[in-house]
This record gives sequence, structure tokens and C-alpha cells, in this order.
Amino acid sequence: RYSTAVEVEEPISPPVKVNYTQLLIDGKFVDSASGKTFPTLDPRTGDVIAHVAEGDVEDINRAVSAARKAFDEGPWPRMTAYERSNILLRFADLIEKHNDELAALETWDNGKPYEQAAKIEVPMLARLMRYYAGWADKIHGLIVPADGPHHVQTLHEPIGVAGQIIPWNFPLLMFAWKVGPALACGNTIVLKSAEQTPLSAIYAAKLLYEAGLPEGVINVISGFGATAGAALASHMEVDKLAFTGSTDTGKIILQLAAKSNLKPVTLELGGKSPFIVCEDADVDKAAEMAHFALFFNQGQCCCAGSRTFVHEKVYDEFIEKAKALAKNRAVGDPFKSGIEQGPQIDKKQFDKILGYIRSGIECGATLETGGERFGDKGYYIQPTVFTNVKDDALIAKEEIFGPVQTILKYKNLDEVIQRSNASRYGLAAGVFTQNIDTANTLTRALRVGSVFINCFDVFDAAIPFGGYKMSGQGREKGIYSLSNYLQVKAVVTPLKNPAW
Ligand code: TXE
Repeated sequence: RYSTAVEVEEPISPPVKVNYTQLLIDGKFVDSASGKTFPTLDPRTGDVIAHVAEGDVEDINRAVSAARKAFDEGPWPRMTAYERSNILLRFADLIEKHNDELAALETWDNGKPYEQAAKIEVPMLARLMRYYAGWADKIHGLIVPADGPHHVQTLHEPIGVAGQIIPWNFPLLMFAWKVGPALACGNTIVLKSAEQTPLSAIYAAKLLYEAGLPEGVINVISGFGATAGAALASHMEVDKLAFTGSTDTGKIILQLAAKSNLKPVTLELGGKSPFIVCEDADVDKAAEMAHFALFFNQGQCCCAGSRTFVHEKVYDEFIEKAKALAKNRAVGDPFKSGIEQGPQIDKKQFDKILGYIRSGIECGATLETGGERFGDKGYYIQPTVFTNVKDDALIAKEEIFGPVQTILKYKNLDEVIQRSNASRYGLAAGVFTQNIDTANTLTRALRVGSVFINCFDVFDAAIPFGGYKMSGQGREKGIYSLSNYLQVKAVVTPLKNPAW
């Protein structure tokens, strides 16, 4: 536990080898056109894990051509939905077969606890694929009772080539949220992984081909945002773009889409989610859930409960519990059993988080625990709790994306609604209360895409996820995610004998 450990021990050797580092274009592993590579780093040490092919404009062009051909010439969009469904089911089986390798790659590249990757995230990847396999043969149009002597129907068709740009905080789950609905609906894909975590997407896409995916249906490009990412967002032959990442980059993506071919865009962006602990809440459970809502995944969750509003009547009791939980959080090598918190993703995020911690101290918030790096190598940060935080403090307004809990006091419901909604973000909210009326009032008043009542971060495949305001556009997962990848065609045929 961080309070007693002096430094991080020697890193544990990851139980996996890196076998795939090239780009995956048209079903084949290839080097980048320029021959360039970039290092992907181990966040436990900053050491190089592997050198990965660096995709750029020319590689995006090659990948889009392959995806275009696979869409326009088939067989993928014209296969029966049942055949497509079966490929996704076989993929899910292969994910389960390679669960531990996928989890180890994810931990090595990202720093998340191996147990979390192996027991939650990779199984969730398989679950999501089965969910979308189930949808593949249940996507169909309507018969429309229009006025006049016409038979009117709608066809739900795949949209075409989908460009997908994913972040580093949940590399495999972001892969699943994007690839699942796109494939179920019969689209082809060019996916750009995050430069910090390229390894698991290449491996997963390779398994998709092993499951029987026709050549060119998914193409995976490792590379940077300003080069490969921007080329994908601007490409004239890409019919749809899906992005998860920062709000600032989301704005750039929308501009690139608008300036090129007006491709529709879905965005899943940042957040500053309120977690509201009411006066009647079970304080033990609320403190535990608020701790989980913030610290899960090293605090690197877009929907992290990063503004913990606590009613004044239970404020002192809550703080003691929150502090104790943070002090007892098991920080260390993510490959070690029992570890709850590994390193942050990279030096940039590590410095940014420590900068926010300094700003919290400078603005007069009370640092209850933590506040510094953990150990002397890699990007580990002590679980940190601030109380006495004012709404206009940077740590209460901006996305820290790290293990820093900010606790704010409130007096009544109207006030906490107003303060919760006074954010440019609107991704999620947590509500802890035993009173159904309070829960209903908060649920309806909060301008957010998900409300978790007496729970948090429940990520079932069927539950839609997305943001209000500057947290994004559109929904992923669940039935709503399918419409991102479908066109609706109206078909009108005159009726010879309208009486019948
Ligand atoms: O994000 P970026 P970064 C937030 C979090 C974090 C901050 C910055 O607050 O501290 O964003 O993280 C690609 N054209 N989130 O810098 O830049 C990039 O290569 C096209 C929230 O990592 O948004 C990567 O694949 N693509 C979040 C992806 O965008 C571009 C998850 C995300 O990178 C591009 C991650 C460009 N011009 C960070 N520039 C969430 N919503 O879960 C970058 N990219």
C-alpha cells in the first residue's frame, strides 16, 4: 500500500511477447510506406517495449483504398448477416482463447492492473463482440404507412468505410465499442490506435482475420494524431468517423470532417462528472463507490466521478472514509497480484496531473493525502484527496485524468443541481441516496448522458454511453450505437391497385 511502501520494486517481467508491430492493411502485415517506426513505452519504467511501424498519410491512403475495395466489391457488406454474425462469434471465442496474452499486452502498454485487464476488460471485449454478433441479423427497415397510393419501405444499409480513432485509456474496449457496431452493420474499417498503446489493437485485428474476416475489412494503422489521425479524419473516401479522446481534439476532428467531405462524426470526449452524496446516503457505501468512481483505471476514465459533492451533514464522516480508502489503495507494479493502481500512461499525463495537484495546493484546497509521485521510477502517482475545494478551482473545473479526488461541500438539492450542471461537460453523474424522490429529481435535472444511482461505471454492452454538451455527440454501445453505422434508404413503389 502506498503509505508504507518506499519505492516500486523491480518491474515484473510481462508474461507475453510482442509478436505484431506492423501496420495491418488489406489483411496483411506491412511496414509503413516511409519505413519509419516509433517506440511504445512501458509506463512502469519509461523503457521501450517495442518499435512499431509509424503510419502516416500514405499508409492511411493505402488502408482507405483497401477498406473501400472491401466495401465496394465485397463480399463483406453482401454476405448474409448470419455469416457476419458467425465471424464475430468466432472472434469472441478467439479472444477468450487468447485472454491472458491480450490482457498482458494491455497491461504492459498501458499500465493498468493485469487482474483488471484479464478479469474485466478482455472478457468484456468478448462479451461486446457477442452482443454485436447478436445484432447483425436483426437490423432491418420498416414498412411506412405513407399517404397516397405507394408502397413505402426503408432499407437500413451500412454507411461504407468507417474511420475510427481511439485513445489509450481502454485500448481494447474502445476498439470493441467502435469495431463491434461497424462490423455488425456490414461496414469496413480503418482504425487508428493511440500512439501510447498500439499493441493490443493489432493483435485483436489479427484475431478477427483468424476468425474469417475477408481481406481489407479492418485495417489498423499505428501512428500519431496530427499525421495519421488527421489524414483519416480528412479523407474524402471515408464515409463516417468515430472518435474518442479529448474535447480539444474532438473540435479539430469535426473541422477536418467538415472541410473534407462532411462525413458524419460521433464524438466521445472529456468529462467532469459530479458524484453526489446526499444526506441520507449510506456513507460507507457512498465513500467506497466514490473512491471507485474516481480512482478506477488510475483515474483515467472519461466519466470519472471527479467532482465529489458531499452534503454538509455527512461531509466530515465522508472525508475520513475517503481519506482512509485512498491511503489504503494498493499501488505498484500492475503485473503483481492484488495491485489496484499502476502507473499513469506517460510522462505527459504524469506531469499534467502533478501540475493540477500543485494548482490545488496553491488555490487553497486542503490536501488530505497523497500529492506526490509514488516511487522513483515510472509514472506512478500517490492516490490524492483534496477537500475544501471551491467550484472555480482548476481542479474542480478541468479534467485531471488522474488519481486525484476533489471533494466539495453542499447544503441543498437545488444548489447541488445548479453546481453540478455548471460545467461545459455532461458525460455522467453518480447519485447516492436512499430516497426515491431525490434520485428521480436529480436524474431528471442533471444534464448528463449517464446517471448511476447507488452504483457507478456499470458498462454492460447494452447500456448506451455518450455525452451531453462538450462531452460529445452520439451514443456508443446498446441499440443506439447501430444508427451511427447505418444509412436509411426510403424506397417508394406505386401501387397498381390502391384499394388492396
Ligand atoms: O488526447 P487526444 P491525449 C483527455 C484527458 C487527457 C487529454 C489528452 O483529459 O488528459 O484528453 O489526452 C488522436 N487528428 N482524454 O493527448 O489528443 C490521438 O492520436 C486526428 C479523454 O491522449 O484527444 C489518439 O489516437 N486524431 C479520453 C486520440 O486522438 C488526433 C481519452 C486521442 O488523443 C489528432 C483520452 C488530430 N489532430 C484522453 N490529435 C476519453 N474521452 O476517454 C490527436 N489525435
